[in-house]
Amino acid sequence: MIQSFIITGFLGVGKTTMLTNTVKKYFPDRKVAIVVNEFGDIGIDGDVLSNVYSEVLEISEGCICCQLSEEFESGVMEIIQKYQPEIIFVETSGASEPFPIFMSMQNLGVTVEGVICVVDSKNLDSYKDNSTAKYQIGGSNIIVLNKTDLVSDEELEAVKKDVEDIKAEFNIKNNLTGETVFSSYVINTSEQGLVKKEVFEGLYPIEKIVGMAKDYQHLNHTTEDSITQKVAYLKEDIIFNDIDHILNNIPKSIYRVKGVVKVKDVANPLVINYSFGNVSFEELDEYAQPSIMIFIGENIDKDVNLLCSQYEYLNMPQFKLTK
Ligand SMILES: Nc1nc2c(ncn2[C@@H]2O[C@H](COP(=O)(O)OP(=O)(O)OP(=O)(O)O)[C@@H](O)[C@H]2O)c(=O)[nH]1
Ligand SMILES: [Mg+2]
Repeated sequence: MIQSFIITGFLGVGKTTMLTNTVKKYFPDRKVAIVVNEFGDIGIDGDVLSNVYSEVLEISEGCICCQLSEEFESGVMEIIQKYQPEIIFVETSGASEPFPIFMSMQNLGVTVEGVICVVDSKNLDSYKDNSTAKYQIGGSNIIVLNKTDLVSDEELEAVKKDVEDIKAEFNIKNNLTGETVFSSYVINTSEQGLVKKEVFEGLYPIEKIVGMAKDYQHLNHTTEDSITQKVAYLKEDIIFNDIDHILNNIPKSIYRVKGVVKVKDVANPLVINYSFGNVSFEELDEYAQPSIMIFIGENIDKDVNLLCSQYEYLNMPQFKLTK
């Protein structure tokens, strides 16, 4: 039986970081495959993860929990046939709900050992009212409070309390019986996604689901919550400072920026990660595409256009500028 873990959690909370830092460490001798779905039509995480793992399937053109369940299932089938993995990790997009993906894995006969929801302890307050974020917590049985380095013990306690409250209200239920799908859940903490190994050891098996919610109400949240993304390409002749400058001037409406850029004064391509004001860079071994930056947030069109007019090396040729 193939095992799997579903990693969910809002945009930029540390899902890819968790995969990068734990999978090799804890499963050095197992055949692992990773399926990653990113919000929007261009993916960065696939490039990041491919530098660490050999079998990475990227599904980027939409959300696997809304429009892409068929592609998701056939992609997983393909990876199983080609590679015969022992464990599959699925990183869902930050705007996906985990439950439909959980159902897909069950349909494919893959055992789901855990649905892990990564929470950004520093920024939960900024995104906890988003309905998708609530369903992500509600639809998981392992919650990981990540980025503990950025909060005090008291703040972490408050985050835990928030999570428990959300869980109590949004814990996913079987519509037929009214019973919760997960009989229990656990809360762990981590820094850089480095959870303890027990999290992956199937200590918290998911209940067998009988007659599962056929009429499970699934919102098309990507429109409901008006999270949108815009992609900008960067001119070639730029230096690191140019990038740094943009990232220090990101408007509030944009709470996530991802990208891979090549700059003159750094030898390797750089992965950019910005979430809620925090920035990090990481060197990538290989990246053959043009430099891009992806901006994600709520009602961001005007602000991204403004950035592009402020920084002439930032281009959005494929989008019409709004008035
Ligand atoms: N300070 C701090 N930063 C972290 C931690 N975990 C992740 N980050 C940073 O948070 C940013 C986003 O991390 P990712 O792992 O890309 O987040 P993600 O959930 O995969 O993001 P999406 O796939 O875009 O939804 C990166 O800059 C990480 O380096 C942590 O524990 N502490
Ligand atoms: Mg990611």
